[in-house]
Amino acid sequence: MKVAVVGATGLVGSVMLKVLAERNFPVTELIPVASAKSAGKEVEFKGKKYKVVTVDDAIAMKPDVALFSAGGDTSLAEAPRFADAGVVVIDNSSAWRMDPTKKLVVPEVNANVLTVNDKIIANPNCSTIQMVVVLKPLHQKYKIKRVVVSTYQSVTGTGVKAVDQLMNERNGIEGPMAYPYPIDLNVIPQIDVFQDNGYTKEEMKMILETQKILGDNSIKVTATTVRIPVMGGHSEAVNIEFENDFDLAEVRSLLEAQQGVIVQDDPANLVYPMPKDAHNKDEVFVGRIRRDESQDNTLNLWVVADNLRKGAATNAVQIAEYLLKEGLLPA
Ligand code: 2RA
Repeated sequence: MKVAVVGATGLVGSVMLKVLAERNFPVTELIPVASAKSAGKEVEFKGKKYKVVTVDDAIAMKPDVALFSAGGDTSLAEAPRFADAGVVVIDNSSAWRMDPTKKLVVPEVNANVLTVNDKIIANPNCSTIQMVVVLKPLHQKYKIKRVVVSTYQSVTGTGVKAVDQLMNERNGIEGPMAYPYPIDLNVIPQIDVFQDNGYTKEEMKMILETQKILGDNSIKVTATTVRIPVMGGHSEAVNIEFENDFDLAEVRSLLEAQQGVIVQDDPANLVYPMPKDAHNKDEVFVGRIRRDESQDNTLNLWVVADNLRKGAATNAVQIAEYLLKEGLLPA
């Protein structure tokens, strides 16, 4: 496979390169792509250095697959150009996610929606991905009525500028601000821009993308998304109300059986998921599994994942792996 990584010099792009190498995706030729400003820079892949090229050069090199993580505007402008040239695009931006003609895919949840005709495939938002992997088996068994989620999101979800802001503040250095407020020793209850309904765009992504991926618009979701001074991953407190009652032991076995999920739940020994442990891992970790005693048929969970991995790069590579395995890539 000739694989282009568009946005190869960014935080997610560099994790995409790592994940492609670690999972031994059959890359015969790597084409790292970035803006004209970064063209000529070098990136490393499996111990070899590769020169970063522009979008135009990359299209001329005719890759089989392009993994995009270069922001919504670049995706809107460039993904169709790749697709027209016969390249299958897996796009990590929000540009195509809610387009009814595009599939929004988390392989463990809904890979079955993919067909050979999908030329631009959307990778969901990081905070949505880790939640739906956990919701899937529970929805199948007990039918979800409503989800109330509060997130605790890593600065890596914003990008390099935010990581630098946190580190500069921690070291007492003045520098450019990614956020409107200090992030170290603080918590910012705003991720992305506010919408007319008072929710942020990140919150609306969690609501709408969850329904689209689970293929059920009757699931009600409400979200509060919050940035915290953490690096390793996103955490979520998820409250789920089901149509039907559940058995806690059965919930635990369903989650243990779910592909891509690791249950870390042993309160007696202080075992629960934390971003410092989820960092650099590809799985979604779930713990604090308990009944919500304030309401019938309702469950509380704590869900943690590395947002740059399962929340972005790993999920995109898993989509490519699925396409390859199922023969859905152009020959
Ligand atoms: C975040 N939603 O801000 C993101 C990145 N995709 O954490």
